[in-house]
Amino acid sequence: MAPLQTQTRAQDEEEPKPEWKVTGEAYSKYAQYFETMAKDVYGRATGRDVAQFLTQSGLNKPVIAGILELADIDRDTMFDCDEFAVAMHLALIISKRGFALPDRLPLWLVPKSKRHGA
Ligand SMILES: [Ca+2]
Repeated sequence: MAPLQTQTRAQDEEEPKPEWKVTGEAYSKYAQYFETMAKDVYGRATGRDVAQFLTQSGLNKPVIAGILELADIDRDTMFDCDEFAVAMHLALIISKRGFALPDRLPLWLVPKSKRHGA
């Protein structure tokens, strides 16, 4: 495929970072659910509570465990609102849209707050 003229120097430039796709109405809804959950002093929910919440999606336990592993981006076993939104979004697109559980979190699912130098 011939490169477009405007892209001839693309190799010398940074790859554009995809925007976080969990925004707007969807994020507001996830944030509302998150509000209803028990939280620690840092405003984070436990993985156990998030797993409990995700069982409502009808997904089986191994898939939920996989979702939690991906969504707990800083791997502290706790979920802040952004991580919870990622978990909810993954559960939704897997259960409703046939999205396959990925091996690693695609960049469009990584919240801006978690992109440490990524
Ligand atoms: Ca976390």
